[in-house]
Amino acid sequence: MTRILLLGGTTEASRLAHALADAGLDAVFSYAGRTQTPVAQPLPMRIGGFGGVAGLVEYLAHENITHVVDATHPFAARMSRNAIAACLATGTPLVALERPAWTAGPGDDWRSVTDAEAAVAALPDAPARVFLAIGKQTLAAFAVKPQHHYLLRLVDPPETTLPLPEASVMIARGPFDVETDTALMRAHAITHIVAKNAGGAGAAAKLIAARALRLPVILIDRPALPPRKVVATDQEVMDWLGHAGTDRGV
Ligand code: 3Y8
Ligand code: NAP
Repeated sequence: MTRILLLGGTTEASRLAHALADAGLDAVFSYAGRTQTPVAQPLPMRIGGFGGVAGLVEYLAHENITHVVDATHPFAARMSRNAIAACLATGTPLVALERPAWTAGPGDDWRSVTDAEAAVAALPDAPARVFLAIGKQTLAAFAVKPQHHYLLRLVDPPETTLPLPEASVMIARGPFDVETDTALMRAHAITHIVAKNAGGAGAAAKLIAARALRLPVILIDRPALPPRKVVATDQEVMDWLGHAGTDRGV
């Protein structure tokens, strides 16, 4: 009997949740619990970590999970690594639903960097006005360049004082649109954008706005992951669910 664990937290995961619910499949949607009020899903939800690989192994057995779909964000590397390890250990078929990385087009001024520290190094020394559209988990790295004015976009209001003396905060969940992001960057006289190469449509608006405003983007590459089966569309996931059991996906 098919029972799917959908590791969510992205626009693609939310869209797949509807496809699974519409197909009447038995599935559970999993959030880490990073945000205060995550978007509701058309599937039963579980919220919170599993307790590492061992916790996930236990969950898969206890909940009789027959398939795992990893539709987490490309930067949710620890979750993805844990899913690979737990599915290998339990022989549970695994597929990743992953959106392709963004690639620069005509008019884009992108500088690719490997991580947040490299992104900081890529910022100028002279004071600039930086749109830090990378959430809050990696903000601390930017404290080494306090001379810049930072515009932060967070999902929830910060609970602690921010590590940046010159920062203005806007609270927004996304998906975002080009008009809003263009107006936002103009209003804050932004000179540089820092972003993660998340891919997908939900966060691309700022890149299109940057192109229109001819602003440089410092783009953090997504972390490398161990090999796993990866698909890019809901249909491929539905097909895989129809045939999985032969192709274990790990
Ligand atoms: C908790 C679930 C949906 C999903 C929406 C997508 C689109 C909007 C773009 C910017 C970039 C950022 C951030 C972002 C985007 C979508 C998608 C996406 C980027 C929610 C969500 C959860 C999270 C966690 C949150 C992180 C943060 C990252 C904000 C819900 C809204 C910056 C990533 O406060 C915190 O600790 C936030 C943490 C991980 C990255 C970080 O390091 O801070 N996402 N985002 C999920 C969970 O608990 O499991 O609250 O509803 C989901 C979405 N975020 O259904 O429509 O699919 O990419 N999320 C980045 O890409 O750089 C915003 O501002 O331009
Ligand atoms: P992460 O660093 O890869 O994972 C850290 C730990 O959080 C995991 O080991 C796991 O805890 C728990 N976790 C992560 N995703 C989970 C999920 N979907 N369900 C249950 N537990 C989960 O993860 P992250 O980068 O903080 O991302 C957390 C969530 O935000 C994910 O749902 C992701 O899709 C979403 N998100 C992240 C980003 C981003 O930029 N990182 C952007 C958009 C959305 P245990 O070890 O205890 O099991």
